[in-house]
Amino acid sequence: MLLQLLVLLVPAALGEDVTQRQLKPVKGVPHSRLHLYQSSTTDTFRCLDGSQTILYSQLNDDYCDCKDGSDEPGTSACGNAFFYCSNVGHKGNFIPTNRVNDKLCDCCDGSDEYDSGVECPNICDELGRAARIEREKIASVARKGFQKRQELAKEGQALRDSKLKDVEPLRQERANIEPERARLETEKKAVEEVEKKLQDEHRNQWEAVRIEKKKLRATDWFDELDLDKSGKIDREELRQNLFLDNDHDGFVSEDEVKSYLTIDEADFEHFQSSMYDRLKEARHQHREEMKYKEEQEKEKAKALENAPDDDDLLAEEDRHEEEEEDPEDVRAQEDDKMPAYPPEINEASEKAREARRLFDEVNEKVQDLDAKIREAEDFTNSDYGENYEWAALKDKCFDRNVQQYTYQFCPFGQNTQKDVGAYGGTSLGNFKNWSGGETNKYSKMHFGDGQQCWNGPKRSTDISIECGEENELVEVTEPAKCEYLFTFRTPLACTDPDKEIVHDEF
Ligand code: MAN
Repeated sequence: MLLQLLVLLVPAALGEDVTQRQLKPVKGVPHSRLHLYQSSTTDTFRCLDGSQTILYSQLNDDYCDCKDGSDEPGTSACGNAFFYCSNVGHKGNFIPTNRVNDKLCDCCDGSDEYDSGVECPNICDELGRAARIEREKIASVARKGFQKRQELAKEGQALRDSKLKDVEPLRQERANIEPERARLETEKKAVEEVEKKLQDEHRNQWEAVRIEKKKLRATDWFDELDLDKSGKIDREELRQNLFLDNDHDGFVSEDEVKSYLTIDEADFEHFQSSMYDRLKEARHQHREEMKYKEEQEKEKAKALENAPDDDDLLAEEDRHEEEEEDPEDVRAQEDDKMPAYPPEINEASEKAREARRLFDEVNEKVQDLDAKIREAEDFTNSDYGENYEWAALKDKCFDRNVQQYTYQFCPFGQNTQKDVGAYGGTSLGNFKNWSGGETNKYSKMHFGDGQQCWNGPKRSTDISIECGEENELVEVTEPAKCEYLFTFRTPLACTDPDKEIVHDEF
């Protein structure tokens, strides 16, 4: 507010040439603005906002006449203007006129309390000295930082030049290799096709044989199951097969065969298409169960350490009989095994393998070149500052521990938050853009699209960049849930302090 008002009041008058006139001092007005208060020939003063004209003698008469308070810069009568303390030895300063003679010392030279009875000591020399020391310290950091920044800019430019220089030969090399890569790819595809065709033929031939063999096995089993040789299997016949005794009561019930034979009786076609596989599975299942039971019993017997009696021996024998591999299963396993490829297919496979190897070799080279070209292009297309000095921070990261977390700032990569000592962590966003605005673009960075916050936005980080002698992450806060603010100091943000102009007075 104070600044806004000053900006509004000051520029209008700056153009006027007042140096020739002898300027009379006016309380509360700096020298640079005195010309606005000099009496005209008519002995009147026009309020600075032009709202009215008053007698010159009404200036600083402790009575407010002008709406903008411009007639009372040295008293508190208006309260809405500004009193200038010259603060010789330190920095001139404006204070609101409502603080004039309010019994509180605002100006370091004590000039604001000229009529309140309060004695304000002049401490401007002391403050000025301290301020100068502080300014010198800051300037010294800036000077050293600026020096480093110039060196980094040289490095950055050299890096960019080398990337630019390297990229052309890489493109050239890639262009030279490409025809060879394309030729090897065509060749590879051709031999792979031959290999596949031969393998498919082999597989199809075997598949036809396999189906035929399966049919034969089904025929044999059908004949076995068809006890009355009627050419059909009915439920009674099925019930003679103990492996269908699901509830293990030693007897196959009507219900136990019902799901296998859903019609009255099955001819071979029906048996083959709807029953064979399921019956085979049921028989296999049954055998597995028997094996398991037997093992359990053996363990039990071992535990008791009793010699088996006759009954046990008998039972053992039965089981041994049952334990023998089901010949049907053995046949099926053999029939389902595809015969090895003949030599001509193996030769085709060998050719395809070799063609693949040759292609992969060249293709890897191309991919490697592409990655290098992409990296160089990314580098030259990225914004590393006017002189490429920020490139010095590419691929670097800076840590800071705050409470239970280690925060990591990776300038052109990804920021993270992790428990101290832990591996990995939570993404606080990837570098998106410089966000310092038009006047100081490189003073801020924005990182977005981090890990989703529970019940909140995706995590993001804003980086405030300050001048410092070394690169250092100096502060981390979380002003809003999952929105982080890092303060980073770096020589790259230092400007030449000897070129900066210090404005002490308007
Ligand atoms: C984690 C951290 C915090 C964040 C919460 C939000 O605990 O990432 O910084 O505020 O999640 O749930």
